[in-house]
Amino acid sequence: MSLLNILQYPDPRLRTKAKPVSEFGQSLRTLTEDMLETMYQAPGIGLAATQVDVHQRIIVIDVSDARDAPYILVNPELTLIGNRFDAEEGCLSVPGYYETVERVEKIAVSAFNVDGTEQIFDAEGLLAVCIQHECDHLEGKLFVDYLSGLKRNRIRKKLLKQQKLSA
Ligand code: K2U
Ligand code: ZN
Repeated sequence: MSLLNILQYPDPRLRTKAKPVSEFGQSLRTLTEDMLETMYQAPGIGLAATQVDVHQRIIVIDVSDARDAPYILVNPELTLIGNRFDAEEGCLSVPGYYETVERVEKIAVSAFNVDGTEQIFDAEGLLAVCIQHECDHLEGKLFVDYLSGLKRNRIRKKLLKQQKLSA
């Protein structure tokens, strides 16, 4: 397994709209294993393929305390069910910033497993927030897009400065 490079905001590649997966073979399995390893090492509780510069509709998630209950969602589709509420969000592509984002508290998820079989389930709480966050990534959307232009530009400038200093 390999650790993958996570793109950092405001890298324009993060704005790419991911394409549906059509081949369920070994390369997909290897990619999802590498995404999970990268997520656990970061550490994070979710990761979208967009963030590792692979523009296919794939997300991995693990919100368990023991870090031993991974979800691999291929071509995920969401139905927003519950009420809207304020969630505290961070992002591995926007390190060091946590802001409030309005999300839906319950969702219905339809996706494929890595072997191409279908999975359908409901999600609430942190799992629902994380799935919504990761599915935004597949659309080229980041949690900073929900902030004011002033806040977003302030974060953008600070991260660009940090990236220049560490280059
Ligand atoms: O997409 C990502 O960068 C992964 C996020 C997923 C996430 C965002 C917002 C709310 C929940 C999950 C990272 O895991 S951000 C780091 C983190 C870690 C634990 C809890 C919340 C955020
Ligand atoms: Zn993110």
